[in-house]
Amino acid sequence: MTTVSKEIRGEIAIITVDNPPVNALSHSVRQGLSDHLTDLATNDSVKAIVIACAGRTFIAGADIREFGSPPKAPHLGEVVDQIEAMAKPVVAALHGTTLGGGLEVALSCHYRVADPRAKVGLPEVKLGLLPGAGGTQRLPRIAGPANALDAIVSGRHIAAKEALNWGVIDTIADGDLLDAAIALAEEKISDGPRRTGDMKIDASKYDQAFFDGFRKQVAKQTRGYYAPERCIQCVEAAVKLPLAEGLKRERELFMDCMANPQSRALQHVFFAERQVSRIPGISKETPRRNIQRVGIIGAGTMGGGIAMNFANAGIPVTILELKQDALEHGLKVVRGNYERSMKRGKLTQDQVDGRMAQFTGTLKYEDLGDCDLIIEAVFEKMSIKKDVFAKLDQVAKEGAILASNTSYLDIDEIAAATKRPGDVIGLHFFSPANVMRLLEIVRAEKTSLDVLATCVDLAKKIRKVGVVAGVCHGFIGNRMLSPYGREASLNVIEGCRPDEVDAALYNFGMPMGPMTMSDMAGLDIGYMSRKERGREAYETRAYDWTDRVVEAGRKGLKVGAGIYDYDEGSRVPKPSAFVQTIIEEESAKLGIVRKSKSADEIVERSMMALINEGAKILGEGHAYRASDIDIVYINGYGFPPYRGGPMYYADSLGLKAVYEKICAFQKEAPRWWEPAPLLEKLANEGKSFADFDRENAR
Ligand code: 3H9
Repeated sequence: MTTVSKEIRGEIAIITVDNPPVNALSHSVRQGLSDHLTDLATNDSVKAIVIACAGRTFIAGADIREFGSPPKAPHLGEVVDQIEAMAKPVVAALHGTTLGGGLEVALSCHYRVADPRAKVGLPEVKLGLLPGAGGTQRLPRIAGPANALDAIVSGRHIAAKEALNWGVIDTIADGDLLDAAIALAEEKISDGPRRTGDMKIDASKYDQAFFDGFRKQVAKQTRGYYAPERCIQCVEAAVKLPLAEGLKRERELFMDCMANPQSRALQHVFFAERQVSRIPGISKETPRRNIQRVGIIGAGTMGGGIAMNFANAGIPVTILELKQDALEHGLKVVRGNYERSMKRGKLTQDQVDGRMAQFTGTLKYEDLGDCDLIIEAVFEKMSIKKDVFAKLDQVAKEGAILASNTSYLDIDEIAAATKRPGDVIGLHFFSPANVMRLLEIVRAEKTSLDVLATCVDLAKKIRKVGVVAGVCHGFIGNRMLSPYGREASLNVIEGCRPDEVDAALYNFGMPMGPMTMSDMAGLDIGYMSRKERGREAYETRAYDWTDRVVEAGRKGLKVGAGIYDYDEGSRVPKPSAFVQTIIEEESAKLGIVRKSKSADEIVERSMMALINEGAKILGEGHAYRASDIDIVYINGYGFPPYRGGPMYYADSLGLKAVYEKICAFQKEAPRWWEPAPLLEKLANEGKSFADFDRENAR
């Protein structure tokens, strides 16, 4: 298949890249571009060239699937240099998303015209890389070092209008893009090429303090990541060095990033995220239900947050509460959230009003009768959920999807409260539901395939990563959280201070440690659940000390005291002497000789617990793939993406080593550390979770 074609219209040659789905710069594209340019360089009847793309987008970057294989000439850097060196003007016609290597191609063209909806960006940092074909040298020259740093270190997509202000785009097409590109090419024949690489930066304005200031500004969001610092060093090189030397420095740092394990991990995450919506038995032909109105039961924090997702996607919502003041309060909170976004410049007043106009409040179940999907977000108790579903069974129209936002409860049992279990599904949102990207889609035993397919599509529509899970206690995420929390608590009772446990996991890359997280979530929630389940159901050694903390009235951040102390109005945890005394008393009661542990030991225990539970979930078929579990943990629990998720992390340690470690832990606590059968099997066969995913590819 020819991926790059050429057409000549009068004095203008049009080179078109056609490499679906996103016109990535595979070897054939690089070769095609280079061959046509070589031809056109000596074709005297052609006076200017347009580079355009077929399909949904201009080039969206290097072909990520080629990373890891031996590079094949012509390399992208060579193609880009060839474009820039052309003696006749080259115009890029941008539509869709011009990203990474695609923008590097565009920046090496002499002029750029874009469709008004086009976006550009250098998102390499999200793959643990930096723009490696001149992007870090050319963008600062054309857009200025400050804009370049912003774009390269964040990797964000930049709208055509902003790119125009930066000088990255010369003009926005008013009408047909190709016609505009040809017109610009004709106009520039007399001017000749204008090379980005020749542009000068006034280095005096960008001293060490400028770059150090930027480093400080991004320190929080780049914590633990390898590539951002290298991106900054490249822009420093662009300011200080001539183009050729800057490109050399960029190449070295690009190779440096490529060799770092973070880049492999982040590429895994990229593909894993695209894999989650592939569901066995579901294809394009599977029927879907039409969701035009959504009902939400409960206008509390969760219900309101869930409702916002649909309103944001333009889907009207009917929100039900039992009492008028609770309903009014819930809607007020939603409006407050939107208004905060407006203050931050993310929404206009019209948009806030438009979104609020999607909401209808009600106190009557009957008003949910015209909803195509109804999600309950009521108190987490089986008897209450069953009651709600029995009522829904009476009022919901035929064909409506009935969903529970339960975090732990058995959806099969909930579904049995209705006469239409095929319509029942779990939609587990994470708090705050309007912000967190993860949605666990819980497939119950009788959930019909079209209901599942509809919810998988809907997740995308409301901009969530929807991962399908099976019914088990806590589904994927919360089921794994349970042993993770247990080991953190055991580390405390065995000799660590809570802040030592937190520091170890924070430094591993988690957004916060498990003790801080428990205080934030409220210690009383776990306490009540333990009391309900009875002592047999959990590891009492781990929790007797936390139970005492709760019984002392310290329920967590919401009351200003939990595992930690908090100064009035502050969210900053401070070690508590009172709690430390409780911990030491409980250790003594259990006859434990307290011993300190290294950060590595603390992390190891927590990670092994996550991995073993993940392997059980996978082996029992409650997740389709190990990589789905990674996506759950990254998007729902803040697992550092640069470690690829817990299952990828296990592969990086080697499953044999992981299995042996878990067996060693089992000797100390047989009941809690039984190795997952799948882990044992893969370890014995010398395989990885990635092998499992490949062999079970669906
Ligand atoms: C780079 O350029 C390095 C250079 O600086 C230096 C080199 C020396 N390659 O996301 P979607 C596939 S690094 C291969 O579902 P959307 C994707 O896997 C690169 N495949 O669609 C999926 O396949 P499948 C810098 C790619 O409309 C299909 O295309 N560029 C690539 O929601 C559709 O993708 C980036 O990081 C690729 N580069 O979003 C851009 N990109 O159907 C990465 C996509 O089999 N890409 N695929 O699952 C994106 O951000 C989004 O895909 C995009 C479209 C916004 C383009």
